[in-house]
Amino acid sequence: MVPAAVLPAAAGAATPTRTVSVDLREYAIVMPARLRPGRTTFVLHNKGRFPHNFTALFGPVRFRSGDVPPGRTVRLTVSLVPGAYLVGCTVLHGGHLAQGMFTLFTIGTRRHGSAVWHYP
Ligand SMILES: [Cu+2]
Repeated sequence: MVPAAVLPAAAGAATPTRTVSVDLREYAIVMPARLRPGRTTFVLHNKGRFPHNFTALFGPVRFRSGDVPPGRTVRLTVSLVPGAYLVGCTVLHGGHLAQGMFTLFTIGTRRHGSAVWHYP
């Protein structure tokens, strides 16, 4: 076990981890539509009566929380890069997706005529 004091500073330590609160419930994911790039901790609150999860279905970075039991809070830290992300709950082989439990968030913008996502 190495004492924390002798560990080198983590790469990107100058940019603190951001925290984004996400509510999971029947049948919606409630969160901001625009986020910033970088290390981000999603704080997932299951405010519903059933298990739910937070899974990247599309996007430049893939992540998944695993199922969050009702009434519980789980943290998921991801290094986000610019682009569009479709996130959803995959519980019941997509049963919750079919009920509309998905949302889109974006990081940065894609100017008309440009193929490149960027963040000013
Ligand atoms: Cu769900």
